[in-house]
Amino acid sequence: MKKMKFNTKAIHGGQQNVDPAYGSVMPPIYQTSTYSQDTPGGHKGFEYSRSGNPTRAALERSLASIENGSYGLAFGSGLAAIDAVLKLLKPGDEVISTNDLYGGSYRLFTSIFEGFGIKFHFIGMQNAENIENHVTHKTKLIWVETPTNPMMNIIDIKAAATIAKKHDILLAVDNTFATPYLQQPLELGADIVMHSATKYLGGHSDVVMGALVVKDAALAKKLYFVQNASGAVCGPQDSFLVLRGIKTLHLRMQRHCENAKAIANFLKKHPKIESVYWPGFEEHPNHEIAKAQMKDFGGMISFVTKGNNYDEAINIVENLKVFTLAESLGGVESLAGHPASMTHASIPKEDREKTGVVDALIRLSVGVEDIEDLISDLEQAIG
Ligand code: P1T
Repeated sequence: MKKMKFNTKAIHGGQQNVDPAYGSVMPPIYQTSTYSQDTPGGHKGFEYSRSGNPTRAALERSLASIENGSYGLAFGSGLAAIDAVLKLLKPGDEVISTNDLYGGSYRLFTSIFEGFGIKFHFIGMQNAENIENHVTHKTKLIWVETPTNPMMNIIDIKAAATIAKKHDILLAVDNTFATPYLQQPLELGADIVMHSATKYLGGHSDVVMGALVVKDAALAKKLYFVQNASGAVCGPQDSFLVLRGIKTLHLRMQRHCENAKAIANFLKKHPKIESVYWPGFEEHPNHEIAKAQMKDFGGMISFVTKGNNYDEAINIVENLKVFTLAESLGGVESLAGHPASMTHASIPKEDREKTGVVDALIRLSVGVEDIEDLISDLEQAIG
């Protein structure tokens, strides 16, 4: 068969013959920790559910398919997936990371892995030359998040891959905000793509999960070893839910992007708004790169009101009625967050503000509700 297109892969990728017993279209939820053996080692492909579970395996094949990779690995959370990547490193190794990134990733890097002797350089990567300036003979990993959380900076994945290849460094891309529907980092030269599957892949705010996808067999083997040895796997029920979510990823993303575009334009014209961060604006400093490496501009927007007033920002998020004030993103329902006190509170104020995460910054995860309801909710809350 001809190579499947994305929308077909989202539904069928890696899902052939998921139930040899009865032919169920969805894989059964194999709610089991272990599998009987005829003789020691005589099993049917699965021996213990930390090492492998058929429902998780069906999801992992789907993940590999939609990211154009060869191997998918599912974890108990996005941070567990990042943790597995960092466990490929050794004391003395160095990592170059985006300076504007999810607060929990920053906390994992600085509060856990720095303690194990790994050095992190948090830098602005919008200019790829700056990455090269920080490469030393100890650099083993470049960690890219694009679009960044929460400032919506865009990093040129191809340019980062060229630098990584030149110096024989692994390039990992957190593709949570974009999703494989919009951006495929492995195709652009990344070695590892990472997801908080809690977000758009799951899509319904009912699961916490992480994922990695790679092309290279030797790298997959190393990551599988960590997945099994450290054991931060996800359960079969959650695997089923995310697999179900992926089947509508393309449809949801289209509406997320369409609604976000309308909201970004509404906010830009609003007299009380100072700045709107959304890569779809022509004046966004990395708009051209966004256009080149993404299919559309995603469902995430951040903005600051005029005067950068903390109380006003808090009032706005508290007054929203259709948007829910909550951590997380990527579900069908619209969410609003206040990064400085919520998702990015673990980054010191001084560092946070250098990247633009000021006290009045509000982040929106635009859902798939009716756009008129979303805009009138923002209108009444902003006043
Ligand atoms: O929450 P978890 O599934 O462990 O994923 C962590 C993570 C990793 N990378 C990015 C870009 C993320 O946004 C997240 C989680 N982010 C939130 C909970 C949030 O509200 O931003």
